[in-house]
Amino acid sequence: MYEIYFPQGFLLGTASSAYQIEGASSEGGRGQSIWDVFSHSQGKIEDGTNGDIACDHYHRWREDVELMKSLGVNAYRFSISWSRVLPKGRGEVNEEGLRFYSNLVDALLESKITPFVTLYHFDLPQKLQEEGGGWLRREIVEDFVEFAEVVSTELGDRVKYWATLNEPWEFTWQGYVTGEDAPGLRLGVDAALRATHNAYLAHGAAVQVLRDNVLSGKIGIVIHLNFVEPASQSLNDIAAARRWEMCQNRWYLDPIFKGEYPEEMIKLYGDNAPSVQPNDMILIQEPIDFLGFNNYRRSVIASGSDLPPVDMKRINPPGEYTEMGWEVYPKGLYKILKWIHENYSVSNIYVTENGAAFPDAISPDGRIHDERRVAYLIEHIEQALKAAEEGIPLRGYFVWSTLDNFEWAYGYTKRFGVIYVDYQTQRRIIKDSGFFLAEISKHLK
Ligand code: IFM
Repeated sequence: MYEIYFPQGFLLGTASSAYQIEGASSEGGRGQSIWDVFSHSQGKIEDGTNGDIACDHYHRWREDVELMKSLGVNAYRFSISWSRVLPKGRGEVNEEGLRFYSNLVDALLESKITPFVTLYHFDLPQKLQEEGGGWLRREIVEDFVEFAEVVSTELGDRVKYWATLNEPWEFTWQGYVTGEDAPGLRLGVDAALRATHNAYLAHGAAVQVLRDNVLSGKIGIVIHLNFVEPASQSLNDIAAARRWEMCQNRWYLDPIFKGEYPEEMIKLYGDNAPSVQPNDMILIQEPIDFLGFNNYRRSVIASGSDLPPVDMKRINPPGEYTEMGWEVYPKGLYKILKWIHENYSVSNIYVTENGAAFPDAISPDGRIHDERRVAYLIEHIEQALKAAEEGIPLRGYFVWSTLDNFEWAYGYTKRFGVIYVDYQTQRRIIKDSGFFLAEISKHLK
């Protein structure tokens, strides 16, 4: 039995995203997304796989909801595949796709699990990529509004928690600069910043739509945030850490909470900075109800030559690392929560993803004894709740992930789930970390 105290009304859940679990990539009227095209391109995915079948959640969602019920969690964060709902990104609506999500929401509510929807989690309809370069096209704002309108009209009577975008730094920088993720472009910093600006305009406009369509809705955004520390006290390392913090954290928080991009970064980016039109910042700053953030590790940064002009280098201090090569540093979660609270006026915060990939295997007793993940979760949840006890308005915590799934460019080589998936048979097995969640969820109030 764990001594654990959750604040009243705290959401404890697991999280997933459409492309990573659904499969059925060409069924039920779904159109192609940029991840279908990217994962089918030679050499893009470590194990040569794709999300065609993934966890087959599209067919097995009833079983998956039952499994979540047995974890005792009271919330589930999942995303909507844009191209399942609007196969060409705009225009014709695929009713079958909408029905899939509607049924899922009903089953969750019947199981007393609060649905927490993310509209966009990396899987842009391919058609929108082909027409003008996806997020590089300013008019994508209208497309995103249409998507938000269609989905919230269908689900807004039952879904109260809505996040517009997941991890905008990742899908813009890794999609348009480093090319590690779909659409796999290597265009330069200007492209990432332009894509971010358009995505942020789309976010603001979608918040307005959600506000109109969802009675008593709680609307927000999900950003990847790490606590940043300089690798040493040298002035160069301190300056690099500061640049990295502005590039990854502040560039994504300041527009929403302060209505501006960090001035210092605008200067550093120079001609690559996005063109901001009058009223853009008013739209981007549309008031939201919560900030969701995803956190897995801290960032220890030295001066270097990565990501010019940010010119930084990530340092890996000695310690424990997950299969992703990410340092296990639970205090980082507490520190970033404090950092958010001290720097931004946010009245509701959710940890929308936190978790670890480890090389799980089925033991002779048929179970998955993922003790390292259990330890990771205990320590991170403790740090999160410590922040809440100190008055930081933390309202919920989601483990990444519900099921083992398609980990983007790593394919199926990394297992993050609290439920194991045998990809040959699609059999699910609750891991010890899942039983741990079931144990602590008894303390929810
Ligand atoms: O799997 C991803 C997820 O889609 C977004 N946040 C990080 C996770 C682990 O890499």
